[in-house]
Amino acid sequence: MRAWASPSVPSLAAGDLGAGDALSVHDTASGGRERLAPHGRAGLYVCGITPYDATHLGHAATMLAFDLMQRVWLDAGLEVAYTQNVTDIDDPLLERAERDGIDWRDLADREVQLFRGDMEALRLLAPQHYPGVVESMDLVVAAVGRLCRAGVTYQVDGDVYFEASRLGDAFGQVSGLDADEMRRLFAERGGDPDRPGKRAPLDWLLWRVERPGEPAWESPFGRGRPGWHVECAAMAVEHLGMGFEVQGGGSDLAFPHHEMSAAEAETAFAARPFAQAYVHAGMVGIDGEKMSKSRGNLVLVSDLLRRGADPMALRLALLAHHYRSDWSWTDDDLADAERRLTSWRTAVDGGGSPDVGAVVAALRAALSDDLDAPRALTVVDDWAVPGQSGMVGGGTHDARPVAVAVDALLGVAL
Ligand code: 5CA
Ligand code: ZN
Repeated sequence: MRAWASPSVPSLAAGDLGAGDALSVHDTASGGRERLAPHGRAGLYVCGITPYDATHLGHAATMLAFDLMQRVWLDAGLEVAYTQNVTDIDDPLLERAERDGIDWRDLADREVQLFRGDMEALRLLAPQHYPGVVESMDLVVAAVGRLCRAGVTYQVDGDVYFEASRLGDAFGQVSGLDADEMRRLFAERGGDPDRPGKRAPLDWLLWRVERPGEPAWESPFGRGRPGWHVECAAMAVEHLGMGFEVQGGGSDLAFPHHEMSAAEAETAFAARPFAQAYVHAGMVGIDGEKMSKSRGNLVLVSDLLRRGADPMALRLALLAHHYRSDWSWTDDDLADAERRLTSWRTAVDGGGSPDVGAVVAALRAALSDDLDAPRALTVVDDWAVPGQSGMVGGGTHDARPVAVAVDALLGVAL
């Protein structure tokens, strides 16, 4: 698919500020910090939207975490290979299209278009590859074929399943969960633990044979459509190869989605690891509940923008929460961010910059330390409020270099 127009990222090195630090991030699989120091190129796969409803703040917050990750990599002098997918065929999409009496393809097109607009407004870096499942069907079918040939599959009424026990101890490597927890989450997040005929509850669907009235594609296992996890496994390996740096998404994807797609890729392509690290953003809620399309308690990015929110204030409102924390949106989030944006803009217009090198060093230190955006914001706050920071005072009278650093590292246009 076509992605969206990417903002340009100024180079701080070109402004004589040297290169940024190597990123260290929390890896769900190891349960600890991983210092990622790729040579030359960093590969990132982020699980993108299922386009049956508009972009809410949770999606935006998750996408923003991985936008920061790329900015840290770019600042460190790396090239970034970024792929994000669109799950443009899935049960919820078909159900919503049926409910609303529109074609599922038109629904997906419309919502992807809205998402592009939201991403552009928030100045999110666009992926180099933005594959949808439908246009990637040959790859997905080929991946299922590889798994069949690897001898890890069996059929239930014509549907093809991955037999989890074939993985031995490797199953659980991403999420680290015990069997009970896996079963609970599998049922909650689209799995079918209780389907009769399966050999074990956690065996998962790779190919679903055609059901009446549903879209279907030709394959060696009969006409049908793929299971969710194998789609991402196939698209990630196609565009990034095995062993890319980070598999990303919200924490709701650690299990089963990222566990199962990693297992599929490692089995189908007989190589390990699928990704060097699995990075998960916390869940954004509203009024203490998880924000989700199915619960209908959404705060949409497009609604806030239409009501006049400055997209840069919205970006700052999201950055004020650490990407790994679960948090709930309130109207105060936006009001606080608007005040912050005004104070930063006033400081830029007012000139009188302190040691830009110190500001940039503090920003880099915060962001390379597991993308600590809240700390990065206080660095700029301290700069923007004269007299309140030890870093302020003296130096040149040109504030633009700080604005350039804020643009490059935080993606906020002042
Ligand atoms: N298409 C699949 C991934 S292959 C999917 O999960 N789609 S989604 O539309 O439900 O979510 C898109 C992205 O936003 C995923 O990375 C998901 O983990 C993340 N996400 C969904 N809800 C929230 C939320 N409430 N807070 C934070 N991130 C969220
Ligand atoms: Zn995915």
